[in-house]
Amino acid sequence: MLRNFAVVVGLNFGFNRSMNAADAADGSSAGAWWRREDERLLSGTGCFVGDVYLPDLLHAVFVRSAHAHGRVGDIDLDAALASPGVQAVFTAADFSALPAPQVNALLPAIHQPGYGAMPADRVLSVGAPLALVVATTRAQAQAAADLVWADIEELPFIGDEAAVDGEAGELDPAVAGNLVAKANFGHGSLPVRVPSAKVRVQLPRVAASPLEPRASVMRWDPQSQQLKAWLSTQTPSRARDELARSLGLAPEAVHVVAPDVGGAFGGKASICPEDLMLAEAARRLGGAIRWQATRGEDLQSAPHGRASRCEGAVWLDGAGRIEAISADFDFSLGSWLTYSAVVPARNAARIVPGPYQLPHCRAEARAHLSNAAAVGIYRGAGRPEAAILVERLMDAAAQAAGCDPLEMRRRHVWPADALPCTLPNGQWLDRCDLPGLLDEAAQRFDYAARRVQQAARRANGECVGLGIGLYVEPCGQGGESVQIIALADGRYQLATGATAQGQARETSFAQIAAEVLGCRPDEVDVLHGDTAQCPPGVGALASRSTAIGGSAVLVAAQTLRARLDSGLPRPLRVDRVHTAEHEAWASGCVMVAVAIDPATGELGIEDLVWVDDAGTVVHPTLVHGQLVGGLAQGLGQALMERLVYDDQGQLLTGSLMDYALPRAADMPEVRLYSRPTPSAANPLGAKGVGEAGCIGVPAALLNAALDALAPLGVRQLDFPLTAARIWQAVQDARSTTSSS
Ligand code: SMO
Repeated sequence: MLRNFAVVVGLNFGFNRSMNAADAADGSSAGAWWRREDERLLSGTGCFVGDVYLPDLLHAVFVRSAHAHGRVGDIDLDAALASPGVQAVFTAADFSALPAPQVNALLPAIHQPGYGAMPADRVLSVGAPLALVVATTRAQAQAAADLVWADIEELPFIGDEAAVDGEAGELDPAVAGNLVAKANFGHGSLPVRVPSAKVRVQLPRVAASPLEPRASVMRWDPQSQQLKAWLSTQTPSRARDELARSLGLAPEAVHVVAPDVGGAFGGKASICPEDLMLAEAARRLGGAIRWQATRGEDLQSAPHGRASRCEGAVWLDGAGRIEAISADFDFSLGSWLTYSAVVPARNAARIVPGPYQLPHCRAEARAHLSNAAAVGIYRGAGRPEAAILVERLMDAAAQAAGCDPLEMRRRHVWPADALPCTLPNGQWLDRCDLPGLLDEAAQRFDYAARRVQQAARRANGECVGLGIGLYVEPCGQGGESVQIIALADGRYQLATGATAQGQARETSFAQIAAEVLGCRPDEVDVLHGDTAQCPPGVGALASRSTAIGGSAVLVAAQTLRARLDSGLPRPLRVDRVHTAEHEAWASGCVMVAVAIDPATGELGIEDLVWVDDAGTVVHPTLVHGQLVGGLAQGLGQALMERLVYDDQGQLLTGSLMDYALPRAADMPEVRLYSRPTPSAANPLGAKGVGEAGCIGVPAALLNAALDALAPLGVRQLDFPLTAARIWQAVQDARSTTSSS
C-alpha cells in the first residue's frame, strides 16, 4: 500500500474520497492505491510484442543507410540471398506501391514530400531503410543484412539548422529545407517600437527513449487474406487504419493488438515506414515476421522529439506592465512526416501567451524538413516550447522593468474567477487558479526568504539562482470510446479505445466504473489495445486519456447503472463515444533553486517545489508516478539529453554510451503538491498529467541557471545545461566583460 504518497502530495481530490479511503484502509487488493498491472509487470509475466511467439515466425532486420542524403544506385543482394536461413530480401522497389503514412491535417496547407512509404531512389537520412532481410532467425537476418551492398551517390546534406535557416537553396526542393506548414495565432497588434527585451531558446533533438524500443509481429493469413499485427503502439485503431490503407485492405481485414507496451512518450503514436514494409513483406511471404528494433536503431530512426528554435520579444509600457509579446518557433521535422508531425508547431503557437492576460500577442510557428530522422510528438509536443519561451520572456520583462520575476507574473496571470473563458486568440482556457498556484508555490518554496538568502550568498561569492516555471497545458480534443457490459455472473467488462503504455489504465478506468456501478474495482475487467475486442478509439496521447476516455467510462457507467436500476436484466451493454466539448487544460507552477560552480560549470539543484493542478485526481499514486516520470524526462531534456548529428549528417549519439539519459542518482529531491481545480471541460473534472514534467521543469531550470549566472554577465544558455556549456558561457562572458 503506497501510503507515503499522502505525505508527499496534499490529498485534496474530489472524486469519491470516502470510498477510496475505505478501500485503502482495508488493505484489499481492490484498494484505490493498488495498481492491478503491477503484479504481472513486476514479476516478469507481462506480455510485450517480444513475448509473442507464433509457429514458423520469421525474423526481419533492416539494412539502413550510412549516408544522410544520396541517390541510390545498384543494390547488390546476391551475397545476402545466398546467406544461411535467408527467406527473402526486399528493397524500395518492392514497396513502391505503399503510400506514406498519413499526416493529421491540423494546419492548413501542409506540404508533404512527394514519395511513398520510402523513396525509391533516394536516402534522406542516416538510418533510412534501404532493404529488408527476412530469415529464419534474427542472427541469420543480421548476418545477411551485413552482406547487402548499396551504391549511394552522396548528395548535399541539409541538417536541422540549415533547414530552419532557409539555407536549403536549390539543393533539393522536394525535401530538405521545405516548409511543411505554418501556424499563426495571436491577437491585437505589436507596437512598432523596439522591444524592451528579446530572448532566444533552443531545444535540441531528443530521443523518446521508452524502455521497450519499437517492435512488431506481422502475420498474414493467405486463407482469409487478413493481417494481424502485434505492435508496440499507443494508437492501435490508427495503426489498423493506416495498415489497411497502405496495403489496400478493408479496415476489418486488419487486426491490431497492442499488448503490454513498455513506454512510448509520443514516439509510438505514429505508424512508421518500417511497419508498413513489414506488413507488406508478411503478405508477400504469406506468413509471420517479427521485427524488434535495437536501442541503436531507435536512436537512429525512431521519431525524435523537439528540434526547435524559439525567439521571443516583450514590450513594456511606462508602468512596467507587459503590453505585448511576440513568439517565433521553428521546428525541424526531419525527412518524413509522422502522423502528428505538425502538432508541436501548432501547440507551441496556440499556447502563447500561456497563463497570462496580455493586451497584444503574436505567435508563429514554422515546420521544415531536413536530412535527419523524423521528429514527431514527444512528451509535451510543443507545450514545452511555449512554456519555456513565455517564462523566459517573463523573466526578461521583470529584469527590464526592475521588478521581481514573481511579481511580474502576479501582475499578468488570469484571475481565477475569469476562467474558464475563450481567450483572445480563440483558444478556450479551462478553469484553473493561477494566482493560487503562484502563491502556494512561493509559500512552500519560501520564495521571499530565498531571495534574501540569495543576495547574502551572492555577496559571499556564491553563484545561486531561483527560477519559476508557470504553465498551462492543453490536454487533447475530440472523443474517446467505451463499451461496458454488465455480465450475467455479476461482473462487468469494460473495453476502451484508450490504451496504455505503463499508465495503469486498467486500474484507473476500473476505479471510475466501479465507483459509479457500486461494485469493487476488481469486479471490472478492463480490455484495451485490441482492435477486435475494443471499440475504435484515439489511443493514449496528448495527456487526454483520463480526461476524455475516463469521462466516457463515467457517462457509460452512469447509463448502465440507470438501466440496471430500472430493472433491465443482465447481460446488458452500453456503448458510448464521449466527445469533449472543450479541451481540458492542466496547469502548475515549478520553483527551483540551483547552485552553479563557475569553475566547473556544474549545476546542482538545491530545492524543487512543484504545485500541480491535474483537475480531479482519480488515483493519486498514478498521478504521482506520472508527475515524477515527466519530471525525470524534463530534467533529462533540460540538463543532459541531446541527439547530435555531425556536419555530414552522421548521428554521433547512436547509443546510450553517447546519449545521456538521466539515471536514478540524477533525480533531485522533489517537493510535489497537488492543488486541483476540477476541469470545466468534462464530467469527470480531470485534466492531463503525463506531460507536465517536461513543460514546467525545464522552464524553471533555465530561468534559475540564468539567474545564477546573471552577476557573471551570462545572458544566454542553450539546452541541455551541461557543465561544459555552462563553463563555456562563463568563459565567454568573462572575456566579453574584460575586453569591453
Ligand atoms: S507527446 Mo504524446 O504521446 O501526445
